[in-house]
Amino acid sequence: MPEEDNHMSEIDTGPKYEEELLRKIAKHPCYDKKAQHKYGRIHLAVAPKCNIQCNFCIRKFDCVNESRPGVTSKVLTPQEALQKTKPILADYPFIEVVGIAGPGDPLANDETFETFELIKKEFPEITLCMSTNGLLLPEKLQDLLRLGVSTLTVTLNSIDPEIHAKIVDHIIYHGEVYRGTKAAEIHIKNQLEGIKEAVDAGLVVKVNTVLIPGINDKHVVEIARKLNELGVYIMNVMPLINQGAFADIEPPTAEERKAVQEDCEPYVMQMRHCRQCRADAFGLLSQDMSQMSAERRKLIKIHSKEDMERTRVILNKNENEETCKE
Ligand code: CLF
Ligand code: SF4
Repeated sequence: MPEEDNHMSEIDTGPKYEEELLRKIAKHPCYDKKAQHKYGRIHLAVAPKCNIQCNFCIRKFDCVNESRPGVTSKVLTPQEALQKTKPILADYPFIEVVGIAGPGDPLANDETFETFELIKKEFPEITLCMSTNGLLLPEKLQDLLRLGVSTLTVTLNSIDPEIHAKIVDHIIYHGEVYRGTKAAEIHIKNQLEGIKEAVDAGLVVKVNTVLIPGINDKHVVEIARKLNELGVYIMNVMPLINQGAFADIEPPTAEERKAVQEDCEPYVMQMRHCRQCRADAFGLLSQDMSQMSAERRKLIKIHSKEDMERTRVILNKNENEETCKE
């Protein structure tokens, strides 16, 4: 039996949250598997710049630490994002989460904060969600707390500088460019510090880890152990999208990914229903309405809670049709 198994019964696998936060989790399609069929999210693509260069990222597309490969979202200004959100939340009240997940790193763009400010003022009850590479998390956390962000995703692909230096080509931090293990050390330090502070401040933290065969695949369980220590709520092990400098690396098979998730599960809850959605997606996770025709969207436009059941039936029918087309 591996050494870590001896300690599993001692491992506390779940942080505890206040009732209001538990309610938010129950209506968050990414944080609660059951919620994915009932509740949706809207992503606002207001953050084009990124402050690091991952070796699997081609910067003309959305951030692949959180998004679908090869997809480019149209960048909106904060005002445009608010104008887009208003009718969508009015027409589709099953959308409970407003998220910012790119196309670059949300913390590297002032527009992220301006957008959350506008959304919070207009929709004080909505859950605000954000996804980041974590480089600026320690210094921006207070802004996120002030704005009422309650669910936060940090991409953490390695906690070992030697491994991390193979994944990230460079970082730009406080005006300086860093490469190699120096860049990795700064990045990992900030990610871990930021996660710890975010958890301590009461945010519900999810970690995305891109599984890269031959690079970090043997190391992911070590990350999971660390997440347990830090009090992270859920981990999302995502398959590599082999592009950019990693174009020649074969992505993990579904079985390989499943095996890694099983190894990590004793330490931190595993998300298995991620859709790698676009930075401008909206609707249920399985039904990106940004990609639907206006007629289809009209069909699922609802005005009362009673209509929700009917909407779900239509969404399921749409999903079956989409699957047939693929
Ligand atoms: Fe968006 Fe991410 Fe918030 Fe969800 S997505 S910022 S936590 S509201 Fe969800 Fe999409 Fe997977 Fe992300 S399915 S890519 S995990
Ligand atoms: Fe690309 Fe996202 Fe990495 Fe930035 S953090 S380089 S946008 S994958």
